[in-house]
Amino acid sequence: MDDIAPLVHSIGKPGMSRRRFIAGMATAASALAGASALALSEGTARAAGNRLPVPELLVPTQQGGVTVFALRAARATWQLLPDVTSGSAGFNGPYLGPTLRVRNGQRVRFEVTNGLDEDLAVHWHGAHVPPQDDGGVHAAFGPGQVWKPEFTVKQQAATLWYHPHTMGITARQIAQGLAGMLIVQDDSAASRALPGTYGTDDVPVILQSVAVGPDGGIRYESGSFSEPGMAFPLVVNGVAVDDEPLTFTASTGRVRLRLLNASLSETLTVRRMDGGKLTQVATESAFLNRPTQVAAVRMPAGARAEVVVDVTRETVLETMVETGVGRRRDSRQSFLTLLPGSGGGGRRTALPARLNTIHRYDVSHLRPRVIALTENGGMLGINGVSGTTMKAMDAHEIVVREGDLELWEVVNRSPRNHSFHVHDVPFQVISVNGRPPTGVDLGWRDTIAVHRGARVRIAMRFTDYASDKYTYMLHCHMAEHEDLGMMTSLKVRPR
Ligand SMILES: [Cu+2]
Repeated sequence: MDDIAPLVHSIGKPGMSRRRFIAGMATAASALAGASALALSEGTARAAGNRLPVPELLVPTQQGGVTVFALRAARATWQLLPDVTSGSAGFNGPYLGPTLRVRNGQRVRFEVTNGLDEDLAVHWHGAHVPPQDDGGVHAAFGPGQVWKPEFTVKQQAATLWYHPHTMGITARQIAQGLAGMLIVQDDSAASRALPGTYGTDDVPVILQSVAVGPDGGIRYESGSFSEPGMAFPLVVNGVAVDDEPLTFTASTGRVRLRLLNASLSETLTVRRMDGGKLTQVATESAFLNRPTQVAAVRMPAGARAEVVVDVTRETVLETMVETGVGRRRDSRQSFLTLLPGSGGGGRRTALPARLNTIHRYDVSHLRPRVIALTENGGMLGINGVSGTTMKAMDAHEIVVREGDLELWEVVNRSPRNHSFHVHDVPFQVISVNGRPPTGVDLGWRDTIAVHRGARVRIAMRFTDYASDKYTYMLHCHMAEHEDLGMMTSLKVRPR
């Protein structure tokens, strides 16, 4: 935490107190009252100031059996740092977006209005949807247009998210604030047993390592990160964490945190400051087989995890921020203090012993398909092809067959680390550098770190949603790498 604090203060007022910082947030909050997607709940900024704000849960409408969620992306301004106004963008508000909550089996439509002055594509990260509704680069729509993907939710309970996927400008659009959480609920025994009251004991925690220039401008190109006066605040649910962590009172004594690393490229490792274990219940795409004690939760850019914490005493969470591209150095920051509520003694029931049943894929008969992450000069690519145009990506698309089980060997042949993401279906990790996974790495995922020189084998089945026309994507989730071409099309052809 001390690593980045001096940088923050170098562009704020030296010695500015937390109270002063909070007053700034109060101004921002009251100016946004009524319209803010970040529902800084009433009194948040006024009273205890550094309380964790919880993104608003978007209320859908019903239209002929379809549950409709309306989102509008637009530019705004937001105070990421004290007394500094940053140009931002958000869905239904100035920064980030409301949480969308859907249920397995539900027919839903997302009506997304592009209120920007440029193209926008919006991807439902981790959602199993038909390719034309997936929101990859091919689905971009222009200013003033409304995109209306409609599909039936067809997956287990999971913590997903939504963010831009616009050709060449994804990093900028996400950095400016266009991101939100997408929660899938289901009727499983695990879902019934785990905390599920949004904002009370089921809480989104959107973590972002953000780069802010001395003029307040949000930076997204690593080349600019060495500029004098840059600050790299850790932003949690839209609020920069200053020298004190934000606070959240666990009124029921137990809280389920849905952790999302929405950083452009940084890897975040969340742990308890007291050295205690965290109980992880879900990876990105589903519950784990059983609640699993972990010392830390390591999330590459784009990844999520769910943990349950019994808050019997003050518990501080911190994160290691590992530099992605061009950031000066790694840092550590405490970001959230969980406080026991007055009724904290009541809820001490054991978590269910079993949450899910994950059948491991047998891939012994499969030859791996090699997906190489490549770099030539400044151009990043997949299998040597830089996916900076649709033409290049479509000419070199990865083609799989509906129903097929695929084994992929993702090989990092570039000199830097990457975060590999596949659209459409979740995968199982088969091996990392030849080693089979253990613990939480046995869970379903859609994003995985592939370090310099690493070979990561993953397996997935392309169960349905075949198309000869529309494609999904696979790419590095370090958004700048994706914009520089480490991305290609993925087509699931009918059998
Ligand atoms: Cu990358």
